[in-house]
Amino acid sequence: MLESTQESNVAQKVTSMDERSRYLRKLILKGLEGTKKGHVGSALSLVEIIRVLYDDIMNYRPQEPMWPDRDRFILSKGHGCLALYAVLADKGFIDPEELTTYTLEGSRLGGCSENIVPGVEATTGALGHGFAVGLGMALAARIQKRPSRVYAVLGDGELNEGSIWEGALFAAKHKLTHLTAIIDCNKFQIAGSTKDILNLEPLKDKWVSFGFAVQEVDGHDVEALRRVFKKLPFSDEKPSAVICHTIKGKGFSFAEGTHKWHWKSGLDEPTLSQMKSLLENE
Ligand SMILES: Cc1ncc(C[n+]2csc(CCOP(=O)(O)OP(=O)(O)O)c2C)c(N)n1
Repeated sequence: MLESTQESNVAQKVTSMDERSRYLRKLILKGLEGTKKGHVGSALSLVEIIRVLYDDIMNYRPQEPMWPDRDRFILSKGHGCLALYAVLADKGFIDPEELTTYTLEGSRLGGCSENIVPGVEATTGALGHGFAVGLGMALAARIQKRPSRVYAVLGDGELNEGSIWEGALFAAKHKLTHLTAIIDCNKFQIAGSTKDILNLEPLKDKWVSFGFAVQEVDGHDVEALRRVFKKLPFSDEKPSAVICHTIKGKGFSFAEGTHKWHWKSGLDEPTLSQMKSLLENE
């Protein structure tokens, strides 16, 4: 199985998850059907975080994507957008069939998300920038006296960007309590482990020292994510941060805990249908 991606020597199974998480991963695979390549591992670590935000936490209107009082979701690690596209398709912002156009010429669904797509709030992909856009939105909501909250998802590798820490200082100074930084802490980035490339530990202490109220959670435990997100904001004085401990490539054992599936190409039809049937059968 999966000979075409040279993963046949690795145990092949789907790691534990419920029906909804499997379904959203099937939509991610649908996004790979046309182009056969993409940021697979980066999207798979995000699924439960985005799922819980859109299912249980955020206020938004798929039929009125620009509703002024909506909450804002910012995918600062914009390359993980296959997971966002999957949820936007599931919620009716876009047609699920459009997923198959991901990164094809003329498609709205680029390899990093752009705000030409209904439901995508900010064009991201240059790491370290999306968070700042979210800060601006949070400040604007306060000035305009709107109830909108801002949820910005950052990659742990993205935290190597200095602009994130400049943004964190800004958020704390302005007491942006309706802003939450959500860290998809999958421990890997494009070329290796975050620990080896530019170590962030002690990560929680860093966010605390930058003036955030911080909680940590298993980023694949749907119940735990719900519990933590429902407690937001964690403070009346400080912005919040949730460090979500996730697994890069979560769902497929051969893609988990490695940077090798950060970006994957050559995903031919047999490989994709094998991955799909793993989701259906296990
Ligand atoms: C400013 C900038 N530098 C470099 C890149 C290239 N790049 C794309 S993804 C990535 C790694 C990101 O790692 P992380 O934030 O941990 O994301 P994940 O592991 O979830 O994919 C890099 C360096 C980029 N997109 N933007």
